[in-house]
Amino acid sequence: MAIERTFSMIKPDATRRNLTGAIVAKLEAAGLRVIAQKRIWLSLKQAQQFYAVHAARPFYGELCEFMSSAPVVVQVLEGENAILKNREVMGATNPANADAGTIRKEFALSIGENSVHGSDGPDTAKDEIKFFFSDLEIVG
Ligand code: RTP
Ligand code: MG
Repeated sequence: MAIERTFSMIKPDATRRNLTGAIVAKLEAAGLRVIAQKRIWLSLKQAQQFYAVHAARPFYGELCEFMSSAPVVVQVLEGENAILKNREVMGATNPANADAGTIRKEFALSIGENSVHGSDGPDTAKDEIKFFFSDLEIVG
């Protein structure tokens, strides 16, 4: 098994409800280590840039408005198979389809306001970490 790094974000619906610690506890219980973390407020432009891959999707406008509506917590997670492991602990995009015990099953409000983001592969993990963090901010 490989030690990997992945990018994670606690979304506005979760920071609003003061769920940052509860979500971090689930990540840590899954064997993921938080090696960088900061709370920031995305501008609409930053949200549009971050989710540019979804620009053609019908929910893009709503998604970017939501992501810039309150603070988020951005993180770098490290662990064995961290990318897949984080996707597993997050659960399905739509909380109605998420497995019991996952973050989205427990906390998400809807398919849009679904509490967390996680990179979906090695290339996006690298790009997304770089989007938010300098090397100096990541302490493995
Ligand atoms: P994420 O990128 O945030 O980790 O989520 P994901 O891979 O599970 O889902 P993705 O297909 O990449 O969609 C990105 C985010 O867009 C919002 N969304 N809304 N209203 C809708 O039908 C809809 N579909 C997706 C969600 O916030 C989703 O996480
Ligand atoms: Mg995605």
